Amino acid sequence: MEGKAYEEAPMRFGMNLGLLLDIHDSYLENPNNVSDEMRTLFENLGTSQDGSLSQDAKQNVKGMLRLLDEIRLFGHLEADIYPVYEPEIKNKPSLDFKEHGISDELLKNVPASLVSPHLGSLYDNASEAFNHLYEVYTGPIAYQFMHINDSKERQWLKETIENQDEVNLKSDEKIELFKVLSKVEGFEKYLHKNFVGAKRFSIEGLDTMVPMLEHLLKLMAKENIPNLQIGMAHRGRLNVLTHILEKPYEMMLSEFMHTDPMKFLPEDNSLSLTSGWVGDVKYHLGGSKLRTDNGIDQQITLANNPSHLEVVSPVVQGKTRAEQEDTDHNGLPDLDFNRSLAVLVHGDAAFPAQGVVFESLNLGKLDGYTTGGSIHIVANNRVGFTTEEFDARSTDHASDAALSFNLPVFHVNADKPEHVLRTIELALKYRQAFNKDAVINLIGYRRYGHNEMDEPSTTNPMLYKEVKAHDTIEHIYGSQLVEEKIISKEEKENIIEDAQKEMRAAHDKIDKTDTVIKSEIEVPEAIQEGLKNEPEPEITLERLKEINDALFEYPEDFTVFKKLKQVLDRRKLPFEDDTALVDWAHAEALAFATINQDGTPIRLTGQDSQRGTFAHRHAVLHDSENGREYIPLHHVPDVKATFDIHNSPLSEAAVVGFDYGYNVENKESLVIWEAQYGDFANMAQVYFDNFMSSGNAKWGETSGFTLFLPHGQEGSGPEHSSARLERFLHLGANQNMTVVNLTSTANYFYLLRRQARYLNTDKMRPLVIMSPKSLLRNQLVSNPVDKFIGNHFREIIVEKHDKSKVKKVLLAHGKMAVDLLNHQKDNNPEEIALIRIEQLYPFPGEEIKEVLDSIENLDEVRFVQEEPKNMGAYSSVLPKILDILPQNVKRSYVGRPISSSPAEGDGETYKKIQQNIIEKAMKVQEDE
Ligand SMILES: Cc1ncc(C[n+]2csc(CCOP(=O)(O)OP(=O)(O)O)c2C)c(N)n1
Repeated sequence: MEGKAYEEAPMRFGMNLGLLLDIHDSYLENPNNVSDEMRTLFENLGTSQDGSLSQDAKQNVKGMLRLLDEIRLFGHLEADIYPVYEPEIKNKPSLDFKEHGISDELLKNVPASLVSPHLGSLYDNASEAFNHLYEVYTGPIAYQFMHINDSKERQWLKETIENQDEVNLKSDEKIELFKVLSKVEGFEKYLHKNFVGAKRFSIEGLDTMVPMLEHLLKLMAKENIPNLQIGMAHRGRLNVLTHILEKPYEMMLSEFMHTDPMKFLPEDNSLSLTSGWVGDVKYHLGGSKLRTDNGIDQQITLANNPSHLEVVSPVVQGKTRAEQEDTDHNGLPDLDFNRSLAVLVHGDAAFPAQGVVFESLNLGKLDGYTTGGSIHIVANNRVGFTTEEFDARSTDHASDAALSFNLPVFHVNADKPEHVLRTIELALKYRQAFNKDAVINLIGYRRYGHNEMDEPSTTNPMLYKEVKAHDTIEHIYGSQLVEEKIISKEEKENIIEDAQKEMRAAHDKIDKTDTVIKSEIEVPEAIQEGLKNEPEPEITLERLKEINDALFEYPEDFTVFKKLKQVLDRRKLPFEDDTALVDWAHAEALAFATINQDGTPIRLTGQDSQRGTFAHRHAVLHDSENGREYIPLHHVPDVKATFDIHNSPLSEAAVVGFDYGYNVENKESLVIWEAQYGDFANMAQVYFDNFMSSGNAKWGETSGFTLFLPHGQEGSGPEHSSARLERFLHLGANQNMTVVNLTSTANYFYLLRRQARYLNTDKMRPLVIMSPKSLLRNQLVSNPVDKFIGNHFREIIVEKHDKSKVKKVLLAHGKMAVDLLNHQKDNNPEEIALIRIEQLYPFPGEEIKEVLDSIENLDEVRFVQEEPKNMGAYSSVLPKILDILPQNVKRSYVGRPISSSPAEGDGETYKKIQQNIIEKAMKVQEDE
């Protein structure tokens, strides 16, 4: 093995020494057997008397190979990447020649190509090549990529990194960069002086992040990438909004002054800023800007962001994926990674410590979630609030979590603006070459306390001794340009002063008296209006039959697993026999097909969702002979939109965030996330609280995001029984979402259709379905085909009753209602009527009231639920029931007592308790 092949051999030194000894054997046979470089090496190494390599020579070779590895592997531990407060890293490997037993003299006599073939043409000898590598790997940019398993990627990174020109911009580029930095710093300085103590989460110390993003836009334009999706937390956000999204200074200053910022919105419509009726603090607001200054149209979006650190990352990944997909045809979406790029900015304390980071990184290469690589920037100011690195993480670098995903990490000193630009170039190049994430650890400091009111010297005295003595970036870089004679000292000062003048001029335009402080907050009318349940004449028997025929006909060369085929074949029966029923999954498939035919794309993800946790869906069939996949919904006639379904990784938070983000960006798509069991959905609680339910009120952020959360007491214990219905109902306000617990497959069909119909309209809202488990196959829930025709969604279902005889009305939902129904089948006291409440929020009070009012002899309304009294729907709907309760009618609760656990652990105990509830609910006479 010689030359390039030798170079590409595994890097571990032992292997390479072995190879070298082999090559030496060939050399001994005949010096012409080996390459020129190897011959030169062997001539210089020295041999023993028997002709073999001397111990000294072996030591030199070993040392050389090891040092070569170690410079690449561990250079980052010695690199000049800390503007202040260099950390003490214990027991670092030495990168010194002498300690590796190498003589510099030998290296001078050995060709550079032996260090690395690509260095052969650049350097005269190995000594020079080693010095070059040392400078490359321990300079203001440091690299970690030797952990990457893929040899091609490693080789690409090695060659790209080691062959880069020296970092040195042209004079005009330097001046431009200095001007940007002066604006970045000037903006913060102006706010600091004029709005003393106001929270702004200054970028100072990491100012170079802004020119880095600016540079990225230029690079993206060269690659023809028209869309940038940014996710970032509080730190530096105002600066990114003003300088990257070009939100005018006037707007930003207006927000500090509580005057109307919208007056200063650019008239060319290039900037859009949504806002909810409740609003949010300025450093959480996002926006979207169309920029044209890089030669192509570039839409830049900064995602709205709650305080909860890191949770926005998967949301932005989902938004990016939505931008990359075409969904207006039958089949799977077309995906083009060049249509959008995600940049995710992380805090150095949050990145290693928040689990959602790991979950989101894990999405990077998955079919259903990849965006062809995000660029991560760890905005590393060395401290989180008051917590320093030694209390914040167990790793040397804040970015180390990325190593486990085989991602390269580029560390860069934030005080070296030109190197910072170089880093983003490399990150984008890598992303474009391998469609994987790249991570930049931008290392700087934080000029002030966590917010600008805090005095950091009280908690972090040693760090802040250094920070306070450290020059700001405009002076560091400005002075560099003066020294390089690119600008004069006076020009430097003028540029710095101009930034202040620009801010002053903007400030002067604002009328202080134009206040927007309100004493009351009004909810927009469009929001308050409910969804309509209109008949759907376009759903005909012929249409459903045609769909059904297509769903259950398979290609001749496709073998469906025998037992499954028998199950699926039963789904033909309802169209042949009036007594056969459409079960849950069948109703869902019919709904999906009609929704696709109407032109609405569908994306459904969740753990094992293709088959369905309860083996009910079977949306993707696997040929039992060869494993080939077949998606019946792709074979329905007249479909105009995609049907995409993925088994998700075993996460809840990141995947919910992702699909929520996907839906925010692609509002036309019916986007569904299904929990394995509803119980696990609380792993994603932050997305329900901070995005789904409140996003519209805070930010004007809307979606029709739909959740399927298997829910119901069935004796499976505390963790397989409850999707925490109560939490969704408590979040329900201002018509922010729809929450249902259904008991009819036709109703499920119409609900999905209603949800799809309202997508991308003012009335679009998230939908939470407490989906069934045992009810999936329950005959009482299944409906005949005629129930699916010309009907609509029903918020309540009232069982047949004789008004003149009824005395008691039971209100129940979901599985409890079905259990009552089941009991009624065999034992139907005429004094009792059952109302199944299908939609729990918005509460259908009017419809229920109408029924109650129509029963003359009504003496009691019983609310029956299977969840403990402090859970389920009871506490949310009680006030609403009281509102509609006819006079002199008693109200009672029948169900489990309050409990700190959602369900009993023993299955048999469950049955007993459930039976007691049913019997109690069905009692005509109260117990004495
Ligand atoms: C999930 C979560 N926990 C706690 C907080 C409170 N908090 C706000 S900022 C901050 C420190 C963040 O440090 P880092 O990630 O390094 O970002 P920096 O503020 O230094 O830029 C903390 C703990 C939060 N916002 N979110």
